Formats: sequence, structure tokens, C-alpha cells
Amino acid sequence: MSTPPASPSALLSQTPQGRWRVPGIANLHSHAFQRAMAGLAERQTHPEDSFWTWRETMYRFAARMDPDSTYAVAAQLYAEMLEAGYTTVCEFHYLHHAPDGKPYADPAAMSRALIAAARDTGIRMTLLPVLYMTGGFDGRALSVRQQRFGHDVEGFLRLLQTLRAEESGLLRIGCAFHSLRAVPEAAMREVLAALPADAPLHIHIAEQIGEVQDCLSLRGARPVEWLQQNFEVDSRWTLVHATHLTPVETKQLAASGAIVAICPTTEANLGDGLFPLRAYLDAGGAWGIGSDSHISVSPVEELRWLEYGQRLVTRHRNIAVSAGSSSAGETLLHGALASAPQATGQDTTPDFVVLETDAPVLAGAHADDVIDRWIFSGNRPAVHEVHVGGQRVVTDGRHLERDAIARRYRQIVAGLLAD
Ligand code: NGQ
Ligand code: ZN
Repeated sequence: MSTPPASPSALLSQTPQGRWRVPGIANLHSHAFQRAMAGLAERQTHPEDSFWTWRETMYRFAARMDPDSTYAVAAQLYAEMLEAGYTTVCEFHYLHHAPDGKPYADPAAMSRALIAAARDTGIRMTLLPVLYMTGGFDGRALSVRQQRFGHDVEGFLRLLQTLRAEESGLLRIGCAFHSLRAVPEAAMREVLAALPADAPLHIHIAEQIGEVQDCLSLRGARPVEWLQQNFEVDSRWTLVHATHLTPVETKQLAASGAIVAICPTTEANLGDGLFPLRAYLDAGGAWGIGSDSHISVSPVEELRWLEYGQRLVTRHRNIAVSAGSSSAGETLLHGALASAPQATGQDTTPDFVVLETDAPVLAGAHADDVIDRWIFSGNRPAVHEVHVGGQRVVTDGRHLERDAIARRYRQIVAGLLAD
């Protein structure tokens, strides 16, 4: 599946007042609760700190969340996303049960908290309830801290069915497997057989070398290779990260029509490695961006760092360009937009962002430099208005409920951290 060439006219239009208007951007990967721990895992806990020691810190934090705090944190996060220009969020949700692993009285309580946060902020959501069954490729039981993530297949399908009753113009229910580590092959098959054919399906894959090595030793193939050998990976799939790919995997994945959800700031923060972007683009691969652990909430920063990672390792400039556009910004924005309908399972065309006319970074802008100037000029927000599904949710760069949402967030998070 090849990405058609980017052209500024498809990405950019002007409002009657002469403001630049760009389509809304989909955030393909979010764990909302992690927003509240941004900046709280940046102290060394071990001389060889890694993704795996970060995960222990994250699990300790996750254990504090309940439906009320999930709602408050997600509402703050989604309001920030809208102010930054994200108009859809794919919420990869696995904190299903109470901290001791027992389902809440309403087993969908945590999902409903996320749905309410999306509804109340006005962001478009694709909720991806996550199936999580085992603690590793060897099928070991969940650890104590992982208990609240777990389901059997039957309970999981029941949750999906309950949640589907909530679908609306701005809410789609998809499905996710946490990772090959966390879902046995037979369970993947059972769920796939029961899923509607058009439900988006996401999975974390090949983010860490340790995971690639375990997969090789226990399944005799690398994660992406194994997935492609054993499942029909096609356009319904979104593979999150897919960081560690061989050249053959890169080509085959690009040809499959699946989408890779790249999360540049989180992948940098966690020391994951660098996605082989240029080779993947050369092979015509489709991709989008996600803010994942939310140590940054900015599509501009994700796109910029996607390009900068490539520049740092190749020692060249302007790498993510395409046959249709010599602009890195246009090529990147086009790529992120083109994958959205497929990865979210929604028509996102009604959603758009109006840029600030007076933003100094856009002084004297022309149609052919607006997008590069927006993406490659730092962190001063240039978003003026955001519209989702026909509703204006951001005005003058501010979410309409910004103050009330932030007040609730401050109160709840101070309480969480005091415990
Ligand atoms: C997650 N996050 O589920 O939140 C994961 C960490 C894991 C990222 N992979 C846990 N970035 O992969 O086991
Ligand atoms: Zn993730």
C-alpha cells in the first residue's frame, strides 16, 4: 500500500477570515492514566535503568487509579490534546479492574470513565479495550500488579459487547491485544473470530530488544515476522511501535497494508530504539503517530522528532520527503493524516484545526511553507480553533472547559500523589 504524494492543497485550506486550516490529527496511541506520571520517572532507580524498570514505576502508579481519577486525568489530557491539534484519540485501555484484580461492580466502569472524559471534552475516540492474559511469552501468570489488567476471552468479549452499545458519532469501539507477550495465540484467534470484520485492531509489538529475543527463543521468529507468519496482517491492523525490524520485516510489513503507530517522544523517553522510517517509506508503508505515555502532548513535536531521530542517526537532513513533496513537514503531516480513517475506524474528515493568524512563527506565511513552519518552529502553540464532528471545542487556543477540567485534575492528582 503506497502513500500517495503529499500536496499542500490537500493538507491546507483557508477560512473566510484568511486563517490557515489543517485537518485534525489522530493520536493513534494513548494510555491516558500515564499523563499524571509525566516527569515522575526521570530519576535513576537502578544503574541500568531501562524500559523494564520504568514499567515497575508505571505499575506502582497505575495501582492508584480508579474510575474517578481516570476520568479527571483523561479529561485534562484530552483537553490538552485538542488544544494541541489532536482531534481523535485511540485509547489503548487495559486498567480494567480494581487494583486487587477484582472486577468493579460495573465491569466496564474504567472504560466508561474514559468514554465520559472523551464525551465531555469533545474529542473523537476509538476506545480499544485491551486483552491481557499472561505475564510473558512463556505463558506465565500475571504478576500481582498486572492482575487488574486481566481477562479470560469470554469476559473480554462480554466487555466489548457491553461497550459497543455506547457507540455514537464520535465513539467507536475497537479492540487490542496488549502484546504477543500478554496474549496467547489461541486467545488471539478466538477473539478475532468473534470480532466484527471492520473493528480496528491494535497491538504493541517489537518495542524492546528483550521482547524480540524472547519471541525468537520461544517461538522461533521475531515478533513482527511471527505475527505475519501466523495471522493475516492487513489493513485492519495497527502495530504500535514495531521499532525493531529487519529489512525483510520492514518490506513485508509495508506491503501488508497495516499501519504502524510510531510514538517518537515516548520511544525516546523509554530508550526503545529508532523505527526504520526511511526504509519503511521507500517500501510504501502506512503509519501514524501516538503520544503513548504522554510525556509530550503535541502532534507537532511527535512529527518533528520522527524526522529528527532519522537526522541524528544518518547525519543528513530532510529525510521524510516524498515523490509528491520535497517538504518534510508536508510529507509527515500527510502520512499521519492518511492512516487515520483506517487506524481509528472512523470518518475523521469533519474535524479540523484553524491556526493562529497572528502567530509570529507564521508571519508572512505562504501555502507552501505554512506546514513546515508550524511543525519545525518549536513549541509555541499556533492552534487557534479546533472543530470535531461539527462542534467547536477550542477557541483562542483554549479548550472551552479548560479551567474547570484543570481544577478537578489538580485536586485529584494532588490527592493521588499524597497517598
Ligand atoms: C504499556 N507502554 O502497556 O503501557 C506499555 C508498557 C508493557 C509502552 N510499551 C508495558 N510504551 O509493554 O509491558
Ligand atoms: Zn503503549
